Amino acid sequence: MKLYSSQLSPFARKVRILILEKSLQDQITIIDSNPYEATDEHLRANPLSKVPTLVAANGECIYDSYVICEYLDALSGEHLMPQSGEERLLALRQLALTDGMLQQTFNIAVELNRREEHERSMKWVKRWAESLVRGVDALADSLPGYEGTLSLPHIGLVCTLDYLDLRASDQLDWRAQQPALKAWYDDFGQRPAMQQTRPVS
Ligand SMILES: N[C@@H](CCC(=O)N[C@@H](CS)C(=O)NCC(=O)O)C(=O)O
Repeated sequence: MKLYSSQLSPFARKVRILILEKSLQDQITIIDSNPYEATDEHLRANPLSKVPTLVAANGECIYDSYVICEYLDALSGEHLMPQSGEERLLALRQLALTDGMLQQTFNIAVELNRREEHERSMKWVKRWAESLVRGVDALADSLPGYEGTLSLPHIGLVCTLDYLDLRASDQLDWRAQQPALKAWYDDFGQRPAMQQTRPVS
């Protein structure tokens, strides 16, 4: 299998952590790809020109990050995504919040770093930043749902908090806002797969 990925993409990082946690490294070649200068091969695999994109062993092309994680999770070992019932609904809700926060943070980064200054809309940046502040409170409220063994939502939460540090530290200070989140992160973020994939700009 091939995974189109980039070092700073939090969506790709979720997949890279899952690969490490499930010891799938030998089955997947990770190809560093800049989605803004994607190769023809990458574009054939994903017309949206995004990372992550997985090309499975049978040639099937799979995106986006959640679908890739579900696909890889089903390949072997203990499931990291609950398969049914209340547990699955809770996990889907947790992922909806963290993926949504990743998207809002990504939007801020694009607005501030990829647009010409005269094209930027600080009104939109403010709107996204406000939703992140509310999101941090909601994450803290949802912490009881993160007790227990590793699951896909745990991976999503670590990626989200690190991405807030990387791209939204001028907008909010999630550690000061919710010290309980910091305590969770300081513990869970120690896992080798989280450390090995931590983004460095
Ligand atoms: N919902 C997608 C989001 C993926 C995404 O937006 N990736 C960014 C990098 S962090 C990207 O490839 N952006 C390129 C673009 O939007 O043109 C997922 O979960 O995989």
